[in-house]
Amino acid sequence: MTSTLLEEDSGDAGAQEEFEAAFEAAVAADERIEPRDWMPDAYRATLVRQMAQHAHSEIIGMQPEANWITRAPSLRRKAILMAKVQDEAGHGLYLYSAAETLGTGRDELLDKLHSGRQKYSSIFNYPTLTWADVGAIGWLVDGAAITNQVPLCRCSYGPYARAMVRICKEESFHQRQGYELLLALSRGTEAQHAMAQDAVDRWWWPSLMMFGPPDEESAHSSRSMAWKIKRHSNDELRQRFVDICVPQAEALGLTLPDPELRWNEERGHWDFGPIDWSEFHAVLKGNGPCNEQRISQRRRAHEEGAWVREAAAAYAAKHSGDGRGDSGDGGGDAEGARKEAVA
Ligand code: BYC
Repeated sequence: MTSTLLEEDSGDAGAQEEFEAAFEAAVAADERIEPRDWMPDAYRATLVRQMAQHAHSEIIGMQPEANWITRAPSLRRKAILMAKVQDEAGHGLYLYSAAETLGTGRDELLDKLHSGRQKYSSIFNYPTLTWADVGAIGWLVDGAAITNQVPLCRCSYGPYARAMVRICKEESFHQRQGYELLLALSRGTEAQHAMAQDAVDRWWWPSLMMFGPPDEESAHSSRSMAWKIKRHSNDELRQRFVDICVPQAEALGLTLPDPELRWNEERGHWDFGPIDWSEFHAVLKGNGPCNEQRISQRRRAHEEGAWVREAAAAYAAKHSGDGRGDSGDGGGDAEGARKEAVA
């Protein structure tokens, strides 16, 4: 949105109405809302909620796959997996930065994650039991993420939309690597094929739950869609994902674990069986197979990383204001420590 009119809130009721009208007009015209623009408090709160949950999911999402880095079956697979897990960390950082543009600091968001006041995606509370799970996560979990996130590149809030463009490019690579990994297993020995099938059997239904509750139970969808934060409903995106996956599963030589999957000529879509929403709600309440493990590992990583944050802050403070970068007065040590820690 370009109008400077919207940049400040005078507190005057007439001006307030004008701001609201300009905001609504900008959303209706598919313009982007930018950080300095006026926006309703509820729009800001909705964005912070969704972006924080999204950022937390990226960070927690590193754990199930990182579980397999030391046991990857070849150097090539290991290098790919390490790159992917690092990408997820990067996605989290873009999203925390985008949330900061709304006036909410990363510390506050992380605190809410660690204390259970903010959610992360249900999918990351399931265990990665075999190497094939890395493939199933890439194909199904990243596939679901792309289906959900490509429309977010057109989100009405500029910084979120721009972060999503880059994230989606990287997610496409992640999805391809998962598909390729599963294809190799599916075409491998009988045991490898069985391992791939078992992973798909376990990840299919939780992947469908990633899209959120059914539309009639989705508390936020209608408002988020009116504001063009979300462009499609949860059920629309879930259906799109099923339609994409069915032919891909066939090409992989694997079966989706749903006896009710049937092409519906009239609808032009695949019908699928009922989702066990009681499982979804149990996972959201903290009772999934890995909820406790995920959050305690996250808290531990945060505590153990305190010295890195302190070193980076000390380095920044030392060099702030003089514009000279490394002063050669010992700052190099702090920088070295920071680089080592990041590596
Ligand atoms: N898990 O009114 P609704 C990824 C919550 S991919 C947990 O429909 P909304 C990655 C929801 O937050 C995963 N909670 O909500 C991939 C709300 O609770 P609160 C992350 C869920 O926001 C590969 C309540 O249920 N992607 O990161 O309109 C590798 C009611 O739901 C879930 C994103 O976050 C769930 N599955 O729609 C590594 C994408 N579903 O807040 C990483 C951006 C719903 O009222 N987010 N809830 O307490 C979105 O598109 C939307 O937030 C959702 C939910 C579609 C997820």
